[in-house]
Amino acid sequence: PWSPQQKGKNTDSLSVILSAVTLHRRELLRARRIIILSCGTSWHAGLIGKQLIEHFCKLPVEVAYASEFRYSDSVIEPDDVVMAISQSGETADTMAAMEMAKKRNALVFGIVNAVGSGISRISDTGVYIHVGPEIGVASTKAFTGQVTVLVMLALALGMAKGTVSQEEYNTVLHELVMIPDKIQKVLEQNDKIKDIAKKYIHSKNFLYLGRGYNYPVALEGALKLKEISYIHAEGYPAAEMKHGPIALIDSEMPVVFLATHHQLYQKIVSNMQEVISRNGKILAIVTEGDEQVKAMVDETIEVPPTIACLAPLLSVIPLQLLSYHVAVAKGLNVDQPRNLAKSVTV
Ligand code: F1P
Repeated sequence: PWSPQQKGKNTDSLSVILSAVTLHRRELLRARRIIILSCGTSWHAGLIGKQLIEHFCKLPVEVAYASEFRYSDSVIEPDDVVMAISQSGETADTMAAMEMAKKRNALVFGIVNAVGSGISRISDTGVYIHVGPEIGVASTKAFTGQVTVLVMLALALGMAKGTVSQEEYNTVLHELVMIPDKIQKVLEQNDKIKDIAKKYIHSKNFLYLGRGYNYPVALEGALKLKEISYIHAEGYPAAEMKHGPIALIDSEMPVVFLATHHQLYQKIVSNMQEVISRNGKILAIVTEGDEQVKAMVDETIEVPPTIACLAPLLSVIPLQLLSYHVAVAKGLNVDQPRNLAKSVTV
């Protein structure tokens, strides 16, 4: 099932995951903890993976920046399972952290895009996301592929552990199959997003806020803006706003809210009201037909409805497009941003 040189398509991923889970059933079922190691965008996917695995598998998950982990005194036990996530498969920090796990005899599971890459070779087992090469330096479709694979992995492991019912498994997969058409609907709003982007090219700072599965999407939206548009942006869990970032809010700083109709929706609405009462400007990513938020905020971009755990697959797309159009409107090279390398090998 897992071969570092494996060729295939992304539609094969579920069967590869199921085989890996069957093959490594003993290590996976005895695991008392999963440690996810990655960098950048892949780290954000890891944060979603944590929520998925804790929800579907009832297993504690730690997510660490590989760049910090490799130099830390963090403890890895032989009954930990380490998951390494990487688009390029060549990130030196991730590889070094994986080697620490190998020394402790933990099972290392790779979630990789680049076939035959260094990370896939270090992994004991794993799955390719098969999204094809990223044309630009900044990771975009890899994020979608990583989250998709993490959903399938959490379901497969949950089935093996008996923490996911067949009905739940079928429901999530049924929703997952509908995601490509829904992504297409988001992409069709490209012109609208381009118009919105033009209004923000002179902004110096952005705040991105989300909760639950959309919190890592807020981090990812902010990272994309920094990477390709060179605008300072911070992502935060929306509930943390009142613990500090609220001091920054004024009419000059756009606040991007991930406000799809899921967990904690009403709490997100309250967070938006706090921003509005301080004259903040809001762009909200909402579920189609959300008249309540539309009536409150300056701009909205709609995404089709889906279940909470798949929300990132849709809500990240407008944020990627926003960064892209801000960068293009500023005359920047979106494919080759300054100072960034496709794979960080040092
Ligand atoms: C990690 C990463 C990317 C980012 C940039 C630099 O890479 O931080 O997320 O967009 O390309 O590297 P990887 O381990 O996922 O290849």
